[in-house]
Amino acid sequence: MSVIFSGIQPSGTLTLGNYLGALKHFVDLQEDHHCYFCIVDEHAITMPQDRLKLRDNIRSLAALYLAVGIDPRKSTLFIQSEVPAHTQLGWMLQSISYIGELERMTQFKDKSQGGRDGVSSGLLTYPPLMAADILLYQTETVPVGEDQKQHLELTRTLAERFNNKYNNIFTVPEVSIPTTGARIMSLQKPDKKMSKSDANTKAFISMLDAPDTIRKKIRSAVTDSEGIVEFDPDNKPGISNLLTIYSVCTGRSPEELTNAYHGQGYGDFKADVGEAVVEVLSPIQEKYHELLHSEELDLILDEGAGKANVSAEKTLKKAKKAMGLGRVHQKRK
Ligand code: ATP
Ligand code: LTN
Repeated sequence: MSVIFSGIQPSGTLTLGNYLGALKHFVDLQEDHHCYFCIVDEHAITMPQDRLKLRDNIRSLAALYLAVGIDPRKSTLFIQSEVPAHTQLGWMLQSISYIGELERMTQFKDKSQGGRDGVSSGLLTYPPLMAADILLYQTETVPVGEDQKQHLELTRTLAERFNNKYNNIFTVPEVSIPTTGARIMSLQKPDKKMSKSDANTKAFISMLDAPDTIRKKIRSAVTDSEGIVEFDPDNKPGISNLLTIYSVCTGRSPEELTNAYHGQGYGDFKADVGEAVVEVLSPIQEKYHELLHSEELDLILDEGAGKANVSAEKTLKKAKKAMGLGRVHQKRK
């Protein structure tokens, strides 16, 4: 069975974009792969976080992973900061990363737009920590949304650099990006990706939004004045985004949907997209509320951290030895 690893930041309540681009696919993968799913809290602190909110977001994300169908008997679910090997290997990989290649990362450029002072240096050194997350488990495939492709390329570069320079320790991972739904766009600015940290809450659908809020947000999604339901991301980004959402939620192809709404304007179309999203999210929300304050959730995370620590420590030990860190014990004479 091949090894899969993916991580999500507990930096707010997950959006429909996170679900359609990432989480939804994790559930299918666990059937025939050895999966690790991580709550990457050490990545979240590269942006300012309120400590109590961060705590809540970590627990909430764990409950969401389980509510969508991650099964702890099949997958290892754990919190990054409960497995110290991540930051240890992260530091080692940081020392073989070049400032130039880190500064070229789009996520760093986007999130550090406010200037250099007051921007955490962790935002710059984020990719070697992400590479450590992945490489510690000898991961073969990393399922992510489109925005993470560049980070994955750097992870491959760092793995190869380490393997060539020191010893062949790491599996070089492949990225897996879904064919539809890999980049769900903002409902208010459809040329930007839907992001849970968007200041405008109308721009995203949270996985925990009430049904009426979901319907309202879809109804007020920015589209165009043509009144033709057509899939054309360059010229009609708003309508194309709603078509993608509708298609991934129902399994119907964008072509089939375009034909079904031919000559009908946007009113009915938007109402039906809203219903499709409500139908997908409602059962998830129900399970989420059952799990959130349960002791079961803590037991699952304890067990996950235990299993992850065992695998991660094995790789860390090899990597430290390869780099010449620490010492070799002398045999007694
Ligand atoms: P933020 O929006 O706070 O910067 P994020 O949502 O981009 O965070 P994560 O929560 O860590 O970051 O992302 C988790 C997974 O969801 C990743 O695989 C990412 O590629 C995917 N993802 C994030 N946003 C979208 C989107 N709009 N469409 C599709 N997939 C997405
Ligand atoms: N960088 C990712 C989150 C992330 C991740 C990972 C994803 C951290 N470590 C390892 C896959 C594998 C993001 O911002 N979405």
